[in-house]
Amino acid sequence: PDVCVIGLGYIGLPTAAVIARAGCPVHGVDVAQGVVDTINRGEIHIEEVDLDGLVQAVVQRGLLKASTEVASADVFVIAVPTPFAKDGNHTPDTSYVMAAARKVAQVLKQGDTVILESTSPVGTTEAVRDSIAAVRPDLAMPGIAEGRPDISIAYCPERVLPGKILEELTHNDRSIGGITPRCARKALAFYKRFVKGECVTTDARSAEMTKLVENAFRDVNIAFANELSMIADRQGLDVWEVIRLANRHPRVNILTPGPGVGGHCIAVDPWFIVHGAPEEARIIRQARETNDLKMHHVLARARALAEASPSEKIACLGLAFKANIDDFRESPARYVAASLAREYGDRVCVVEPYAGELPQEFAGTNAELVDIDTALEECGVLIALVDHDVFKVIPAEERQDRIIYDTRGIWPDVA
Ligand code: SAJ
Repeated sequence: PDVCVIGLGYIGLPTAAVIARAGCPVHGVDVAQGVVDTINRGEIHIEEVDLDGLVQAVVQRGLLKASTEVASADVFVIAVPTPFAKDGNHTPDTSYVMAAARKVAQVLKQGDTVILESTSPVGTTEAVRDSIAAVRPDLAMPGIAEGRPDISIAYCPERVLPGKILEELTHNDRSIGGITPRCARKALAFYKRFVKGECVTTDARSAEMTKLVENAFRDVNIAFANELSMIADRQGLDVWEVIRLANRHPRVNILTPGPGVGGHCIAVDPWFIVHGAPEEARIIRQARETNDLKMHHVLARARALAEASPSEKIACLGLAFKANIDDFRESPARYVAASLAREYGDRVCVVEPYAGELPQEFAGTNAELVDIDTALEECGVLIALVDHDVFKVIPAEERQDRIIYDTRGIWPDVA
């Protein structure tokens, strides 16, 4: 089939490339002309392992072309962002999804399939169907029309991990949620072309909730670990030792505390559940608040160390939202380092091997981006904020006689 992928970001572009690799001609759509031009040159605008080579190959073979306009196709995949509305209440903003649906509606023909991949609150896929129906009253819609509908509509969330997107796009199992069972079967046939993992069919609302639940589950579990770390700080305990011991229980598996939860999924999606069921979603809401609180707890502890040693320079190790990636968006490490930079200026050195320069909020702070050797030579206070491999391998001798705050548990000899 001819495929049109709307939204060429962290999910849309790798998805478009993998579908093209499977031999389907893909028309990619993005609102940003710069993104479109980059892709048409066979280049990429995001960082992801092996994506550059794949995009170059499928563009060269003529299987992937990008433009700013939706074009006629047999299958449409919508992968646009679903951010929060700007009301400060963590309300999901599905306006990009609905705008994409209306664009798709204009070119739909009988027999086409529309698939939503964007993380969305429960009910969004039905809302997509309704907004298509409003533009195209001539088409029979699934779940509304009697008999065989003209269009199939399904919700199929991705569950790929940044840094392993291409591998996980192919090998992860997928939930395929149809508005009707027939819609699910149509979408299933499509995903079978490029997914090696198992594809499990369900209804659209269950698939929407499944995606949110997966990330909320992880958030709740990280919150448990982060709460433990704050309890341990109050009681003067080594949280790493407690977790190591507790995890020897055959049915206990506590995750790793850190400076808070970053990224654009786990810190966002649980709020979509809370928004849909505010009375009931208590643990899920509390987990979000606990993980945010942890970031402020880390900042307060780091500040106390800085105040206690006013003549020492402070090294902040890491800006990324997690280990071994160059993604600094929504990163608690970045927030903590930038806050320290604003308060302590040229006493602050930032080490981030994945950054060429400091992000804009460091402008005017006099903090410096340095390499790890410089930081070890100059700084008496080390604050480990990201568990990059390059930090883990710093031997104990090179860290000795420093004041150390290891927020990630990367150095087993440090409590
Ligand atoms: N983190 C901890 N402690 C841990 C694990 C993670 O502090 O023990 C922190 C990380 O440092 C990071 C944040 O949590 O700041 C999230 O990292 P992550 O590796 O857990 O997840 P993401 O955001 O990179 O990707 C998640 C994945 N979801 C799950 O594992 C349930 C991924 O499979 C999803 O596809 C992705 O969200 C998404 O797009 O929704």
